[in-house]
Amino acid sequence: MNLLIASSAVSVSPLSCAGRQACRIAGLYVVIFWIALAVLLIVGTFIVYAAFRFRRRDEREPVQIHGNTRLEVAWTVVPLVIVVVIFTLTFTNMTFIRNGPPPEMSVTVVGRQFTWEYIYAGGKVRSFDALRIPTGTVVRINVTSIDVLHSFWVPRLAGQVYAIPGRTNPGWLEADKPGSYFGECNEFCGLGHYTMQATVIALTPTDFQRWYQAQLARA
Ligand SMILES: [Cu+2]
Repeated sequence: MNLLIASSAVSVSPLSCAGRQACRIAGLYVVIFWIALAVLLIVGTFIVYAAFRFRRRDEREPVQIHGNTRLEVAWTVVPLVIVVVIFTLTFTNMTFIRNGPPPEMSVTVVGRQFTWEYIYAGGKVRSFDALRIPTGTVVRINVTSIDVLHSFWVPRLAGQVYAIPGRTNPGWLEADKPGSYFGECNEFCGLGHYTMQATVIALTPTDFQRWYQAQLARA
């Protein structure tokens, strides 16, 4: 188990997503990335081509052309189509990414300089070392802070949620497979900011129940 945690803790790339929310975000990112790359390559090629093809060779004034309707329509319509596609993709995924499916359990996540505290529903079970969640379960997180701004971010599982003093921001997590998922406070919050890790340990539902009941008994 420790070996499993050690080897899986290495990856923090949102692209190697391990839960529905992160995968939805990664899916959007990949589509937009390829569109942007295509635009970069096409525009870049034209710029380089034009720089060489039409560079100044002598003192003669080149032919002066005023406008080209077909070209202008094209470079207005193509970006418009791209923007509409990106807007539609984002808009139709936004609600799911933000709110997710109905939560099956909830945890309050409290940021403080320089650690996270996880308070499970009912308030009897708290933990500081890691947020433990059962796999395949939609976990609502209510994120807040008791001192300064922090941001709760576990890239392989979900987008970041700001931890703001006096306010509770909702978010949600879901892990497909058991493992340890590394996260960090993503808002500079003081000298100890770099130490403010946010580890999520996903356990099978049975293991989670065992852990939870043990904590409950201790409490
Ligand atoms: Cu912080």
